[in-house]
Amino acid sequence: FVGVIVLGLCLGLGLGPDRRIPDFTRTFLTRCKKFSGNNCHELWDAFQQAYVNKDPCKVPMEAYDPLIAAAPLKSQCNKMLFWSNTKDAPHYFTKKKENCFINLEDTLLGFVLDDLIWCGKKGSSDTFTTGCPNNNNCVNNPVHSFWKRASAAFAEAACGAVPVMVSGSITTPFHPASIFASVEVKRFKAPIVTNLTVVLVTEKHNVARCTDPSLKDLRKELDKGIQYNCKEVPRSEIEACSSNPNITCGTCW
Ligand code: C8R
Repeated sequence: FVGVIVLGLCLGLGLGPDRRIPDFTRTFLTRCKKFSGNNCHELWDAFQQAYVNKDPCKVPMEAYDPLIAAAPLKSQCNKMLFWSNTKDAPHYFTKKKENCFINLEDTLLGFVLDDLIWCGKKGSSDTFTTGCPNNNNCVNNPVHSFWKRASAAFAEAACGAVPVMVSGSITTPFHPASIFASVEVKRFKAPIVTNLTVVLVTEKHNVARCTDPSLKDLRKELDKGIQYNCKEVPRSEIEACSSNPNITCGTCW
């Protein structure tokens, strides 16, 4: 009973979670600190200036340049895992084999902003989390532009052998409008990147194979000097391999 009164008093006196901090800001800062970011307030300021007080359909990826500059990535050769249209298989894999590969969501900014929605409005200094445009409304929206800019930085840091998991369940596994095709592939540079392995994740109702024309396009677009290969791997095999402690990094495909 005394505890309840003390808790009530603390909250009343504003000693509990600060109610003046909006939920979105709180989530940003909490996740940032959890990731052991040490300049979280500085990052929050750099993040906000990209979209606050702007038309939410006119936020280009360059708006996030100061944010990206404030959270530099270190290049981790042979460890970075890319994907397109198949978010769960690569993330399942990286979680189970923690020291083998990282996704963008295993870096500070990717971790902080994963699954969040945000935008600004002209004439307001607030961050909104509802009524924000998505790609069907306009492509230069704050969320999509962030992922494009962060993906550009992630791909620029790639080096050595680079795997990409793509989906065999769709007709165009290498889709020109995807961030992987339009942003990341263009930034892989030989001789820093030596190999690109397409892991085509197949399922029961598979439609695409390694011979798919879109993958021929991918091969053509690669910087000369980057070796290309493609492997069809059933999703069940990736899942079994991810959970098998006897199998070390990279041998799942
Ligand atoms: N990447 C891009 N988008 C990301 C992302 C990420 O790491 N993480 C999230 N949550 N998102 P898709 P794609 C969000 O068609 O376009 C990087 C964004 O809102 O399945 O080829 C990553 O390094 C984005 O619009 O894949 C990866 O290699 C969708 O999820 C590619 O880019 C992803 O849409 C994946 O991007």
